[in-house]
Amino acid sequence: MGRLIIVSNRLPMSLDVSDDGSYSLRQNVGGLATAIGPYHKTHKDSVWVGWSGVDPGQYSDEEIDLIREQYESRRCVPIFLSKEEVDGYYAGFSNDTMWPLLHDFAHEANFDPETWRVYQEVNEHFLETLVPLLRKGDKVWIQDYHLMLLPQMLRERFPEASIGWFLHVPFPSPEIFRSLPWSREILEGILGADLVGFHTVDYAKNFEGSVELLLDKHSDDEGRFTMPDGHEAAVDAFPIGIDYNLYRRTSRSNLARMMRRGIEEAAGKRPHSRYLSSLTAESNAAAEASAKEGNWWSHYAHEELPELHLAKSAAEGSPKPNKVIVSVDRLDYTKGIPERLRAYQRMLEKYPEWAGHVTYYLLATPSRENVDTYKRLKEQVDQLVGQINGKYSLLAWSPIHYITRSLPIKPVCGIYAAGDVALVTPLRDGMNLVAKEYLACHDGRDGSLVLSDMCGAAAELSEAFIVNPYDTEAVCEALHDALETSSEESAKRNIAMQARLKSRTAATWCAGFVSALEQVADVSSSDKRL
Ligand code: ADQ
Repeated sequence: MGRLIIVSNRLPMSLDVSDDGSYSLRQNVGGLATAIGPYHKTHKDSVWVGWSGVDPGQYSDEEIDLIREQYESRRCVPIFLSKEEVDGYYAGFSNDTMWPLLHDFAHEANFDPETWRVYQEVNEHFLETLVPLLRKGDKVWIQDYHLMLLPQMLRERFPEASIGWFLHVPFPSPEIFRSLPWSREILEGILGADLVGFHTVDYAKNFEGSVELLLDKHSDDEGRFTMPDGHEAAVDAFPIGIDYNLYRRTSRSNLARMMRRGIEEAAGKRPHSRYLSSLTAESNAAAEASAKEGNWWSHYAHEELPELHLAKSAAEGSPKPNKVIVSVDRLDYTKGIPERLRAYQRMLEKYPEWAGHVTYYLLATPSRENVDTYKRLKEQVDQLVGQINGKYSLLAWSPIHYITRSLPIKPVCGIYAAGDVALVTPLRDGMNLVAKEYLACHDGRDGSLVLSDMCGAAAELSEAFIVNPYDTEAVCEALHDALETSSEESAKRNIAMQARLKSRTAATWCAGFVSALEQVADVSSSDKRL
């Protein structure tokens, strides 16, 4: 059995430089690091190759050697990219061309020959790092849209290599994909692999359709393309899972419990904190006192400032139980955050009885801030949150708690656990791990998932409240229904989904892809090794 060489844009660890100038490595969070990280840790001969995130222009040669040693001690091989390379390959072609195109946002895609040139160069840079590393019998598993040319580049150098490539995001329809001026080169690049993997059968079909349309090649009954050099490329679906027990366990940690408790208090699900009750008591007392005294503003206070009444009714118990809605995203236009906010606003407008009784915890951490589209999105979300809070806030209640900091896993699990409803409504998403993590944090409990039908997870989580994220009215209604669902009903829906998530984990996904790669590489050539 050969080693597994994992190749991804970023390594699973980032460099920390402490005040005394010493270096250490910090484990990255996120889907890829969590899914493949445990395999890398337990398979002592596996090697992970990727960009270090370190700008070599900022360090001396000796310092770069020390950084390299740190990584190598964890079986990671760092690639150092200059600022120009990062701008062209990562911020440019990967994030500003391929990301929008693959998510059906062709109108946002920037087709720039200069970033395409740098993208090709950086894929070659990865190739040159891999060449001296590879040994006979190794399997190479390349990740994602940053490295779509690498499989064929590697195939040309090592015709007998076993190469897998997996896409973590959707693959669009052939009609959208063909708008890319370099679509043929990209398809040929990917088809250098023995095994091409996607999250869903639909994405795999879109890829096959694009190959047929643009390369005039047809797959056999088993979904294999025979390439001019004789090697076969198989195409299949491998839906990624989560480390279910990790999320379940973490949601029960002390920090997550504290977070959940804090949110429940702030949302009025538990006895109000001192601040909130004193505010409520003070406002009601002031209104009553002034009414007794016949002050001119007492009428105004009672009749026209509904917050005073609501504060009172919340304190005394009201017809609506208090509820919490949660969402956790990178601030990305594919995640549908403005659309979701409009649906929430619509619900507050259509069902005013929720005012004062439902609080939306919106965790949306800015990402890719050097790309203009992302800057504009941040402004749009800031504005919408301000507008909704401004319009609907009462004296002691705001409809949205907006958090833009990046939080570690424990507080994130606390947020999930506090959510009576999770609102997961991407406009397009390869899989979406957040929906799965939310359900793991509600193991053995109620909690309702409102889920977009535009993400890979919808195929597996059919018991959720499935919605079209573009349909404001439908999301508003699903949200209302989810908030109204009985504990028994939501627990029943969850059990079926949780059972699936428990059996299809990140570890089984990883092992499944690696074993499929071994099989297809064997079939493709009975003695196919470096
Ligand atoms: P992402 O687009 O990053 O991943 P997602 O699948 O939701 O999207 O995974 C995000 C991960 O980061 C989750 O583990 C989540 O807990 C965490 N996260 C997100 N926002 C956070 C925040 N604000 N603070 C802290 N943690 C946060 C890509 C594809 C997905 C695919 C994965 C895995 O876009 O479709 O599911 O890869 O293949």
